[in-house]
Amino acid sequence: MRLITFILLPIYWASTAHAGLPGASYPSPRDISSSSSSVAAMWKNITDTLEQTLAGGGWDSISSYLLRNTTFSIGLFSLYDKNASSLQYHHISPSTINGTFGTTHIDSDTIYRVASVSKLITTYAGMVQLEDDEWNTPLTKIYPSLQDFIETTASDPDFVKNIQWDKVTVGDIAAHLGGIPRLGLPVASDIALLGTADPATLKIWGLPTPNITQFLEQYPCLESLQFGTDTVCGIQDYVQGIASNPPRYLPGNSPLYSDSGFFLLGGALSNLTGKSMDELYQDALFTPLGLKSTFSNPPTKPELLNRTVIASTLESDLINVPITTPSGGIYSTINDLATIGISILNSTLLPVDRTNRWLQPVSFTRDLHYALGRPWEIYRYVHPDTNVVTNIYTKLGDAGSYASLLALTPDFDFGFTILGASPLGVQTQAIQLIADQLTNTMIPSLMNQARREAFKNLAGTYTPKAKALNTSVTLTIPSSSKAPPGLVISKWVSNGTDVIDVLAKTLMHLVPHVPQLPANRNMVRIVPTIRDVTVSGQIAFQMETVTPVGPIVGNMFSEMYNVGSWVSTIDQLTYHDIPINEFVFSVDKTGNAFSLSLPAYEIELVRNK
Ligand SMILES: *[C@@H]1O[C@H](CO)[C@@H](O)[C@H](O)[C@H]1NC(C)=O
Ligand SMILES: *[C@@H]1O[C@H](CO)[C@@H](O)[C@H](O)[C@H]1NC(C)=O
Ligand SMILES: *[C@@H]1O[C@H](CO)[C@@H](O)[C@H](O)[C@H]1NC(C)=O
Ligand SMILES: *[C@@H]1O[C@H](CO)[C@@H](O)[C@H](O)[C@H]1NC(C)=O
Ligand SMILES: *[C@@H]1O[C@H](CO)[C@@H](O)[C@H](O)[C@H]1NC(C)=O
Ligand SMILES: *[C@@H]1O[C@H](CO)[C@@H](O)[C@H](O)[C@H]1NC(C)=O
Ligand SMILES: *[C@@H]1O[C@H](CO)[C@@H](O)[C@H](O)[C@H]1NC(C)=O
Ligand SMILES: *[C@@H]1O[C@H](CO)[C@@H](O)[C@H](O)[C@H]1NC(C)=O
Ligand SMILES: *[C@@H]1O[C@H](CO)[C@@H](O)[C@H](O)[C@H]1NC(C)=O
Ligand SMILES: CC(=O)N[C@H]1CO[C@H](CO)[C@@H](O)[C@@H]1O
Repeated sequence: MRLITFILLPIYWASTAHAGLPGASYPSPRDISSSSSSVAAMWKNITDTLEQTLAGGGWDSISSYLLRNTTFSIGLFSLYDKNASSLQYHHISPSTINGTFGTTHIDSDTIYRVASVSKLITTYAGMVQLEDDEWNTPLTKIYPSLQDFIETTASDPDFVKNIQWDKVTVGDIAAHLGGIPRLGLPVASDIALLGTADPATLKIWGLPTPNITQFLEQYPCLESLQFGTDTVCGIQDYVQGIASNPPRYLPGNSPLYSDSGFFLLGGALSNLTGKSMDELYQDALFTPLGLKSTFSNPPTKPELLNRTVIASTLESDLINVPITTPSGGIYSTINDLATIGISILNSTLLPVDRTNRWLQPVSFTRDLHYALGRPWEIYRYVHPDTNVVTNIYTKLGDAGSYASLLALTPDFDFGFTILGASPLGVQTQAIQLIADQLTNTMIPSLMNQARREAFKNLAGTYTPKAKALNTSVTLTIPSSSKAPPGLVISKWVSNGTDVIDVLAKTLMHLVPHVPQLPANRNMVRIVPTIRDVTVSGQIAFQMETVTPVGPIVGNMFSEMYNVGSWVSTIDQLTYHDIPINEFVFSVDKTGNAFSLSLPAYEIELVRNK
């Protein structure tokens, strides 16, 4: 039965999970914003639909409700198309127009509290200022009260009751992997505190009477965090209070979203760099990137306040508890966040290898579509036509009346920002709605645009300068959006030898399988592996190919070689230790290839006009 399926279906095409190398399918698109870009066309569709939804039509009535009652700004950005940042959309809600404080006009320089996007900005500042090994510093080396706690409890280890602070590192807390509580001390929703205000609450839960005196003694920061009072709460005071918190997981074991971790990260970065967090943000990011509208303190000066969205009250929207700033207290604009996003994509402040390592997952979640980095919230978008996966590196923010999202897709060197605020508390849902609509439309359109540009820039026939040699390579890109990613090598002759013939057969049998199946010339495709466009103007490609499934169709181990080109076929065929199938394009400033070198074949081919 299985054999028949293979014979009837064109293998390279119909496979639901075709073999793939991770990463980009084509070079990043250069044209996001012009009238001929698929991305701009889709953006127009999305913004038109937003307009309709705000007018009561469009998506549905819940969407209308969420969007109308939220003041929001959306902005796109791209590494290669500066003008992508002009693709913006702003909506001002009735309550903002009528607000007593803050701005009554929204544009790309409007200031919002970015809430937990602050966590990403804090980590980025740390990436810029710390050496790699400093991320392995245990928190006991930074906070004396944690060291004291470890020493006091050392004689009677209890890993359910006590956090092993000497095993929790700076890198762990940046990745939500400390196993420490979400918040280190009882604030806002803690039932003991609710119970002191209203004893009936305790009865509802059947809980004993709380001892507030004890609370206030244990946590020197309780009052200032809970009530935002003027009591200055230092990070050392905070840490003293939380030292005896019970753990939620063992260190490094499982992700647990922790604001407390980012209060501690701020203190740790200050300690390791010898700078206040205000200085650190300024030196690491704000000054080098020229950010004029990003602040680690609330924008209270009149000329800033009148550019700031105030959705609720001044007291709550501009609340300033400095130890919490690294977690949620930064204010910024879509213009400045685009600058931050582009600087990450372009490795402006970090060496490329460190950016690459930063843009990797650190832990899984229970769902295959989500993973976590430091502190990236990684969404794995699956293209419905091809099953190709595009990773979206994001950070969501959700605090008080503000919500925010910064999203990067390194495979397209593209990103977007959404900032929102609402007195009704619906801003996060509004932002999630917008982010989904953007993702579902923009990500396929970016792939489409990248494919179109690859057709223009890379496809065609390449031949040697020495015309006498019977050598040529023809690369094509199928027009169907269902086609597997990359460039198909439709013809490859080397000095009179048809290489595809031998290559297809060899690839097919590189990974032994039973029964033996026929090779298919059309399965020979290449995708980008090393993109060095700005430095050397070169883009290297490697073979991405399909091998037949193993003994039990659809099972994980049987499918490993089929879906895992990274381990099965890549780099198996070499000549003088150079991959046979390495193709290196030389491109001009616009990304247009003028030559193609085949290093193993020691030849450079020129693109035919
Ligand atoms: C930038 O993109 C916008 C939106 O597509 C377009 O109206 C404008 O003409 C573009 N500007 C430049 C300088 O390309
Ligand atoms: C957006 O595109 C979809 C799919 O092509 C189409 O059905 C819809 O009518 C478009 N909406 C607008 C406002 O152009
Ligand atoms: C990216 O960095 C390169 C230098 O490595 C620089 O020439 C280029 O202007 C930068 N691009 C952007 C959009 O910042
Ligand atoms: C805004 O204020 C004006 C004047 O007080 C009032 O007439 C209008 O209904 C208000 N609009 C909203 C949406 O609250
Ligand atoms: C509450 O805690 C304080 C300080 O730990 C202690 O002195 C006091 O006896 C406790 N009160 C009750 C009712 O347990
Ligand atoms: C960092 O913390 C250690 C341990 O508490 C302390 O000895 C050191 O002085 C601190 N450094 C700075 C710059 O605060
Ligand atoms: C905002 O403040 C600046 C400086 O105080 C002032 O020049 C400007 O007119 C104000 N803008 C608005 C919209 O109130
Ligand atoms: C091409 O093939 C011929 C015949 O086998 C051989 O003599 C020649 O050296 C080859 N040329 C190159 C450039 O490989
Ligand atoms: C070049 O080689 C190919 C593959 O062997 C062959 O089909 C073709 O006829 C050759 N062309 C010339 C001009 O010899
Ligand atoms: C408080 C407020 O502005 N509520 C508005 C939310 O949006 C709906 C429309 O969908 C308006 O009718 C409400 O007035």
